Amino acid sequence: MNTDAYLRKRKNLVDKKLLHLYRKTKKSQYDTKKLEAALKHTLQLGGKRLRPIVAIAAYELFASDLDVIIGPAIGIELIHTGSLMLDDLPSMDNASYRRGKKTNHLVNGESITILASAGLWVKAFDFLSEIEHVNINELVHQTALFIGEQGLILGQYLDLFLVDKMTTVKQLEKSYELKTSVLFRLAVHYGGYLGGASKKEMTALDAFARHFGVAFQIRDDIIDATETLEQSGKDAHKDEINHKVNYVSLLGLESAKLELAQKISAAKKELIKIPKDCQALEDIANQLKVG
Ligand code: GRG
Repeated sequence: MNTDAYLRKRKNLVDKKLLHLYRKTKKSQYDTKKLEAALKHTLQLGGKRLRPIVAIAAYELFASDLDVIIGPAIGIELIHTGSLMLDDLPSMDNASYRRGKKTNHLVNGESITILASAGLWVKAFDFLSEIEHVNINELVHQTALFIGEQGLILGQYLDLFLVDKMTTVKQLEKSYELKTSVLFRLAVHYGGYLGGASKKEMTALDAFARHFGVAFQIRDDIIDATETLEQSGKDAHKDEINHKVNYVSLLGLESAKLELAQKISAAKKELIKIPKDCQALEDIANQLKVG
């Protein structure tokens, strides 16, 4: 199968599951229409679904029963989407557009968006609880570690309060690992653990995801600086407007592109250490390239 077809098939699987997620099955005694609307809004606008796809591709290096990985993979998309809903709030990035449409808080209000965001991360843990046959303690622990105050939450804290004091690529890279690589690391962790990767393979997957996440964030910086709202589906030049330091503002566009190419190549080098057919993950990494 070529990679485009592979990715489309996995994305369709994820989209299908997400579409059914908040379908009402029984009538509530309360009028919860507003909460339901906020839970669905950002989730059902689409998105590339890259984190669940990476989780599935990592899993498929070692195993083939997709029923095992789909729940945890969906869970990562819920955490990711919930984090975007928070990031878009006026007190954070103050964004008006996400995935081509008005942001959740502009449609449903701030307080409901915060509640819905929390609802999505909690649902992710519910998906983990459905896993059978393996000890899920490890996965619950890793999830809390990657998204907690030493992971995603710390990354966002740095982004909001400390990024402007960063003057070196090394500092910025570390903060990107926290705000962006962590969810890709969680994705390959789910895939590797549930698929049955060896310790060595897990280490290589983790390093792949670390580099991949930084590359992904540099690409996001480049998109922010160069694309319009119509092209990217989100507010353009947001970092410039918010006076935020990023790879483009620190290094200039051309050097940021070089850093991106280096990170993609570092990510792919890790895959060589895994004695499996890593074509899908390699192609996913190649798709981060910009002209
Ligand atoms: C959820 C516990 C918890 C905390 C949230 C707000 C926050 C803490 C973190 C936000 C971190 C953040 C916004 C990182 C940016 C990552 C990024 C480049 C997002 C864009 O991802 P895409 O391009 O978006 O994959 P789509 O829409 O395709 O899913």
